[in-house]
Amino acid sequence: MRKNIVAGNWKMNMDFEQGVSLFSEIVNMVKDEVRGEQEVVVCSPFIHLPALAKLSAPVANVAIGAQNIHQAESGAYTGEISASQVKSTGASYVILGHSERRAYFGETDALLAEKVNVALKHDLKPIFCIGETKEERESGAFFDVIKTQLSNGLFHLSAEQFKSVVLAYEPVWAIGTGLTASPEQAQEVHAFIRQTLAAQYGQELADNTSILYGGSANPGNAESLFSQPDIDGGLIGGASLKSRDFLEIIRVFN
Ligand code: 3PY
Repeated sequence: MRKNIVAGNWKMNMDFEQGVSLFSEIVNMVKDEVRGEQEVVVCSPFIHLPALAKLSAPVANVAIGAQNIHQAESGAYTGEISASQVKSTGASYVILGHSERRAYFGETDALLAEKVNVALKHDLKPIFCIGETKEERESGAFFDVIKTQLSNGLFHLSAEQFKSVVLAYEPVWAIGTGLTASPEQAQEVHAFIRQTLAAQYGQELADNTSILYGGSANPGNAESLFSQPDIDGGLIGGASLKSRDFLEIIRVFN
């Protein structure tokens, strides 16, 4: 069956020492608590990855990831980081298609499809983010938006390739706004995502795909969100920067 995953998205926060110290705290707190079909992932800025990989290596079910990669294999792309470079640090995940990258860096579904391909080629599991804006929610177009993001970004993959993908439903109107989707709103979309996967790849693959909720998830709302049948964990922004809050969210699954 699918895994429960709590993934932290540190965004552009934490200098090197702060990040290593926060991650050490997280590892010490969770090392005896995360088991079985649960995984804790921390997606840090690139600068932390090699150090965090060393700290996470001895701990079962704790992994690290990046927040972006370039779509090319290598070459003259000053300032960019490739999938193979990220993989070489010891990371195993990469967030792709976060709404901040779609909005501020113009990332399109077509570009994201290329990034997904290069990630999978280098054995990095994409945490692929999808979600609607406030206007799309209010106009009722959100199911179409989500279906289009899935089909343009991911549905070129074979079923075998898709098994390495984790999805994160992150309503754009709930990111950095302090607003959260209600458990019922989030469940409705997660169930729709699973149905859409089932129509494309079959029920078994849909049932085995982890679909995380992201967007102002915190210790106060994690339990009601994660208790929904189609919500398999969270992609956690601000609350992943505080070890106690992150731990409380992880403990929802214990
Ligand atoms: C948030 O919680 O705001 C996020 O963007 C998580 O990715």
